[in-house]
Amino acid sequence: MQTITRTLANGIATITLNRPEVMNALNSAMRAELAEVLANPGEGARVVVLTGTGRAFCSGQDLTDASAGLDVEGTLRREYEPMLRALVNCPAPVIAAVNGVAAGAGANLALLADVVIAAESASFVQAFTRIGLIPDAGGTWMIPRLIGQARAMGAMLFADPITARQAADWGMIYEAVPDDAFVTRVAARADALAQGPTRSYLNIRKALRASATNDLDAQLALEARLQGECGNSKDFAEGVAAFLGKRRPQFTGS
Ligand code: T3D
Repeated sequence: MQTITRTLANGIATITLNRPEVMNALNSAMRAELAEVLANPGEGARVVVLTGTGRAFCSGQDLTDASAGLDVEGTLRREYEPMLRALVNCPAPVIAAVNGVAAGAGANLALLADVVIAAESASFVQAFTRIGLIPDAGGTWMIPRLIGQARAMGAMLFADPITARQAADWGMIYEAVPDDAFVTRVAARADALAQGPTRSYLNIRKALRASATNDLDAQLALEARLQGECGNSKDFAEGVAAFLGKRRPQFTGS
């Protein structure tokens, strides 16, 4: 892979965007490589951490590859959508570890992850109107659901940088962490998920995604089906046995 790196240890696949000279801007190669590795994070991966090299998480579309008149719609359909669907459908939960600025599609890539943890010095910028575009990469779908229409509209029209702290206070991300504790916190969160009941995590992700469009009846039916799957799992048997035995559960993901 040319634009990203992937390491895998102790059930944690770490995918690092690696074009620091352009603040990890997304080009065609990076979109394809991300789609591939998010679909297949590696044998035994139980959690994925997505982060960036250097002082940025991702600056969005590589603007040296973009100009008016290019087939922007085609690029979104052919290259962005597979990457974003691979993220949402990743077999393991994805933590976006936002180490620095996340702009444009880079912000919205992070916000589609299952959990977003940001360093306090990081920020999120809906930079699109600065160059005459609209937010894409799922931003107009996800952001109003996270922070409501008023804040989403303001952030998108003004393209104001939203600090990690503000993002956490608004409910746009899960947590903002002091810079000097960021790496340790991300590692601890990833480790917790890697040791957890992976079937539960998969089904929680399915249920929460579906809740965006389901009514209550449909969601109750979905919960019953997904819980039925979990109820037949070894991890459920182990969880109950561990509780009754007053010991820590040893989940295997089966
Ligand atoms: O086109 C399509 O196919 C449609 C898809 C659109 C999706 C989108 O994502 S559109 C939005 C694209 N992204 C942006 O508009 C953000 C552009 N970047 C910035 O606004 C700023 O760079 C940042 C806010 C991210 C960071 O600012 P700062 O001051 O910390 O850094 P900087 O000096 O601006 O950037 C450092 C270098 O990275 C610089 O290069 P240099 O001068 O050192 O050689 C800069 O040109 C480069 N860089 C930053 N972002 C991009 C980039 N190069 C290419 N593409 C970028 N997106």
